[in-house]
Amino acid sequence: MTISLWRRAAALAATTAGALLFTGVAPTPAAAATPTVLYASPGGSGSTCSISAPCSVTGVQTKVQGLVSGMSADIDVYLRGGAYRLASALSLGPADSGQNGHKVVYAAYPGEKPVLNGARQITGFSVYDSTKNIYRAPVSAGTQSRQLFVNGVRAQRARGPLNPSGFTLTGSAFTTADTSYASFTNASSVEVVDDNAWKQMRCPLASITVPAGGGSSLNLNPACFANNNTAVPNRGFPFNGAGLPKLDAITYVENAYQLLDTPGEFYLDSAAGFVYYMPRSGENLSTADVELPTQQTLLNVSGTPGHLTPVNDTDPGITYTGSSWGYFSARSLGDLYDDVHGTTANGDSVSYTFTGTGIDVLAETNSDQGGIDVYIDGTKVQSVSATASSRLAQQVVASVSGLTQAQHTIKLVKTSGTWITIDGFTVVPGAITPAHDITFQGLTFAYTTWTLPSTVGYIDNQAGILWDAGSSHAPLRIPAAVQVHRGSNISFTGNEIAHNGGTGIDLADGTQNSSVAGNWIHDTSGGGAYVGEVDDYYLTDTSRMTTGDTVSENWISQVGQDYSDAVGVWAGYTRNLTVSHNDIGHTPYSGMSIGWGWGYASPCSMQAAQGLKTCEHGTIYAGGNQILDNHVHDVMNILNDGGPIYTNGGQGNGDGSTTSVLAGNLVEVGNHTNNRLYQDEGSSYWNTHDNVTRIGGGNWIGMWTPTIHDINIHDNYSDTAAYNNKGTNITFNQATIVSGGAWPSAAQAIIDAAGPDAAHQPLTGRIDDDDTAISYTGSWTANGNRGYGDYEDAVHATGTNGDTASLTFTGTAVSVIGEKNSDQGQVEIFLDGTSKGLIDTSATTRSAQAVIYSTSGLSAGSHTIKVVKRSGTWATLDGFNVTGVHNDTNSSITYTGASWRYSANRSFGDYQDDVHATTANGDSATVTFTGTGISLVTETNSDEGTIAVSLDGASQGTVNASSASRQAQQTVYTVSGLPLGRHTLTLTKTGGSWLVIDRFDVR
Ligand SMILES: [Ca+2]
Ligand SMILES: [Ca+2]
Ligand SMILES: [Ca+2]
Repeated sequence: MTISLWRRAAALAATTAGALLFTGVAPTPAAAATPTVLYASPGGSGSTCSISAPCSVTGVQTKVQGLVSGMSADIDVYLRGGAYRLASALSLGPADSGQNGHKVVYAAYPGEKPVLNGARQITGFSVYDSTKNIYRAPVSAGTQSRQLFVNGVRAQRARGPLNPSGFTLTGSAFTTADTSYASFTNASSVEVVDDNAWKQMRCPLASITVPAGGGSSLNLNPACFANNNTAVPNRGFPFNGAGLPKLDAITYVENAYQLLDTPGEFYLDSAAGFVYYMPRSGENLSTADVELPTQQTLLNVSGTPGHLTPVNDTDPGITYTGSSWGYFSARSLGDLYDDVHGTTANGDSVSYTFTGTGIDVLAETNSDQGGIDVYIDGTKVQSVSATASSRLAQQVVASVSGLTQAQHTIKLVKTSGTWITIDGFTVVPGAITPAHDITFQGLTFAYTTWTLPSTVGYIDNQAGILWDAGSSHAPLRIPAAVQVHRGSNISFTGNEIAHNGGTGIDLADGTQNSSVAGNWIHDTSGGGAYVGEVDDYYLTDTSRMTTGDTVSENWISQVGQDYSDAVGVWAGYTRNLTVSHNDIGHTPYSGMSIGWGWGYASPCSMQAAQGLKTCEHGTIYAGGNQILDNHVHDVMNILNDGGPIYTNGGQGNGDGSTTSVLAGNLVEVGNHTNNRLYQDEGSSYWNTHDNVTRIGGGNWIGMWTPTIHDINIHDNYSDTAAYNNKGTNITFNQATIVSGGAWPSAAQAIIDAAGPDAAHQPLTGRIDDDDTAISYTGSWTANGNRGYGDYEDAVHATGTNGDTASLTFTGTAVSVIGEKNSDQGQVEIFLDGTSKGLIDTSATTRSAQAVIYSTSGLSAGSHTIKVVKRSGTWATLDGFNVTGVHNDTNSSITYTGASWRYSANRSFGDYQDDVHATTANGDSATVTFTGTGISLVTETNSDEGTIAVSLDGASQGTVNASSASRQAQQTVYTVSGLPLGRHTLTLTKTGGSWLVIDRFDVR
């Protein structure tokens, strides 16, 4: 991971390249203000926040608050390793912000792993039911949680079978002849879950009863059922469009002790105060780290004011004066709450008293709307016009800002035209004061829960955006472990955000110029990275818009683990958002969902052409967004009607000044995808070009209806010619259709560039079958969510003899990982062009992640392995294991400290004839790798000494690179047998004159 703080040192070191034998002059630091450095630790209680007396995490916050006003350099806060078990979210606001052009940086101490942890660690498990192998541990009675993690692996709430048969929905009850449900305990904790089309809907039960004819009746919580089925709180455009899949079937029943029948399942009996768990093979509950999350949010960075919601024209605080006012509801013209007040009499007025610094007036504009004088506290401040060539709903016809924060009265007086039509007011209660200039890097945010669905269910609108179950029916966002509201210049780099019961990270409420870059976001119940809002579409005040944010170079996977409609990257109304070079994979619904508002911004002629009986038409501020060079793969594993990249609603305002770009993306392995590039209802003003789509169902691009308009589609590449273009003013150029994997060089360049760049890729020993380094020829398909134990739960497969999969790697060993089964046949392996013979992959029973072929002892250099299907029904590739050799120059290696220098052409036998080296104790090198082991292979010599080793933040002791004489490419440190996954190794110089880094070998 690239860590900018650490890079300060690396940048200085880069100036000393080529110092043969390291006799050169030590690097001279550039003139730069020296940051103030503070320390926190999990057990810290000091007040100086020094390294010897670190503060608690809240103590360091207090210290920072005392320093920010006098900042003349950054404040660097190092969090030492360990679990920071939070009783409440760490909350930072304007008072915690960097000042005078400097930042406050919260960073992991090099080589350590600070974890902001929202869980209680559960101990004291004992066998509860030995015949079922169910264990039980006590928790405080009343503890609420919906998640449990064992050794960092998500447990599954006890769940019944998928798509159970025999249920009939009558009223709000599912009845079945199966009598077993009637014996369930804690019926009101049981939930019925329906994954239907693009939505997940779940309701808790009110009760379980025995119907007159016997069996069981699962009686849903009536309010939840109404929200999901009979009275869906659809506020209409611009919130959601037509089509409302209902909770009308059972995908699974969840959360009863009686459903606890599969290893890895748990059940929390909150009232009784016990958690029950059925361990997986190899888990020892007397030593396992069992984490029961209780916190919803770990970090909350919030400016003021908070979320702004308009008051409707029906608010009792609004006074309408004059004889001609009327109230008009259910106009179906896109009004806020579908109603307005209007008058035809000049001189009629409307007044509203509010407390704040500003106010927006929402009104209709149209050809019959006229002039309005605006008074604040009795003084006329503006004359505005609501006249327009055609009708637009919810327009900001007047906006007043910069008032002293106090009670004010706005009065609007009709002066001309036929009508004024008042729809609502948005009060700005205080000055826009963001939390700003704060950076978080190298931290781990883990273990959260979100308990609201336990009481009201989960009422999805789309893509993890819900309706509030209360009477407001306001849009509701799944809360995030890392939450930003009204931030500015807030940066997240190199963090891990994982094991969350909600979304990973959320930039909400007008957050601007902030960045989520180079993070690893995975294993979330909700979404990955979310940006923007869905109910601020009407804004004209740029200071309140979500603008200028960046989501790039992130690895995002296994989102939506509970709420299957959630996506990897989501954007609501955003302007100038960049989403680039992300790897998004293994998602239940779309990989990415960009934009909101369906056809609200599309002209009435297009809405009519779509068949809409009314025209609900307003404006939305989204535009200038850049969706570039992402690798989106293995999506739509559970739900339907979505795609790898999905867009919704309008971009740009139609005058050509703001156009969004969807380019350079590789989308593949679509599973249930119907459109790989899915430009849904209302999508407009996109420039969609130079994308590659391959493998998976559906159209390569889909635009199904006339409200989709003004999209320029050109220079794309696809393995299918199928597309759907029923949009308006679409410049459609068919993609270059490529068969058999023979991608032309321009397409291959897109494939190679998609996803995180080299500096943001872990060194790897395991290359999954979705990796863009693998070239497939022929008619390979791919599928996720097979549930067979595949690596990343997905494989590529082909049924055609002669099809090939090739990987070129730099390393010393390689294995082919596939499947063995009765329908698998022979594959032929070629290494560097030489056949290694036929390998039989047939077996009587299925075995996942099987080693099909393995070789080692290769020269440390570039090799190519090729798998060719020769016989049988299928050949299946799950990935490759390699022992990769990575030079010291690899851009993903982070060198920390001021003394590092680079030296090439020493002629001492170094790998690639170069090394990095440092003379300063405390300088370190950090590598993140994916695999099961790593070795440092480097020089030893009499002037080299001890090296402290840290693996995944835990000390591994010290190794010594000292030897009687110089020897190149010696294995100084090696570790094997780690769990297959992502790991971080840090080597810190502690002795001798030099620490020399030549290469890392990763397995
Ligand atoms: Ca209204
Ligand atoms: Ca795989
Ligand atoms: Ca080297």
